[in-house]
Amino acid sequence: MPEDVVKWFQANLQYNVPGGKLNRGLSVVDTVEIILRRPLEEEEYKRAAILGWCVEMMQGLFLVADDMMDHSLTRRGQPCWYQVVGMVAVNDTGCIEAAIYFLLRKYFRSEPWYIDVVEHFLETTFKTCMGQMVDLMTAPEDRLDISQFSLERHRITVIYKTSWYSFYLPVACAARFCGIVDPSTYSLAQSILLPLGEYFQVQDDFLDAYAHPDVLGKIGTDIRDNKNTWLINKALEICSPDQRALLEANYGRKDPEAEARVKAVYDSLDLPERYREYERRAHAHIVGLVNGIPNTGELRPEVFMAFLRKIFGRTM
Ligand code: DMA
Ligand code: MG
Ligand code: MG
Ligand code: MG
Repeated sequence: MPEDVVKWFQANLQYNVPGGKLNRGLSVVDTVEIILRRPLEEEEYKRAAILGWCVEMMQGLFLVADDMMDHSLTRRGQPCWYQVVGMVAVNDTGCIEAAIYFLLRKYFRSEPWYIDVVEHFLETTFKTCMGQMVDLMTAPEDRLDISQFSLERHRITVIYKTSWYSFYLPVACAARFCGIVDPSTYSLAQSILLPLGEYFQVQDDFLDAYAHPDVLGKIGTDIRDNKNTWLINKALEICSPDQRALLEANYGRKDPEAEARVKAVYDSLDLPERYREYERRAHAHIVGLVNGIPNTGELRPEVFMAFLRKIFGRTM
């Protein structure tokens, strides 16, 4: 490849892969250590970290595409990639994706679990794309109709667009890395990590409207984008007919004043307080799920508690 093209590929990776909280990538390494019950040796650490970076690359490519579809302006405290380079960002998502499989092949091809990990990435891509599709199809920008929102549709959306790649994929990668093959261990992981991811995306929905962009690193777009969020569902559940009319007239409009009117309804319904109540319940629910698993299995409760600690009460 010509030098300028190689440079573009590097710039694409450097701009879009590092710079986040790295929770997903770090969770691969942390989970491997918890499963093996010991700190990793240098070479082992490096290999687990490469797997972690592959998960971060998956996150990076989905964020580049997500920001285009959501008309976002900033991400991780800088302009979104498509705002910098334009529509070539579409191709750049494919390049980041290709880099995942390049690295997996380069480092892990001779492992007995190589194909299993490749399949985890492929299946997760499929699921995440389906989740994005449900998200987008529930938010048509030309036919505003808040009555089509529901928490059931929200649950499907967030499990597919967020839980699989953010929570299940890192643990599945770590478990493969440690040689775990029993399918029931993977099912057990799903039974806790999918609800955990649902809770994480409710946090994301809340922060979209309520976190300061400087802290969050991104400017919220959900209200303007007509998204089926936890906040709008909660609001519709408890609002008066007058408040409902206000939401109907202002939700999904590309207008800062309409957005402010929606937020004013949210405030008058005490959504921040109701969110904190949700958060307490969700935390207790997940702790209950984790307490139900045996301490003697291949995935000990600490795998899940480590995750929960990373996200509980987050403000960014
Ligand atoms: C993001 O959902 C989902 C994926 C697959 C990136 P979102 O649009 O709510 O994310 P963000 O708030 O980070 O734009
Ligand atoms: Mg988005
Ligand atoms: Mg989105
Ligand atoms: Mg969001």
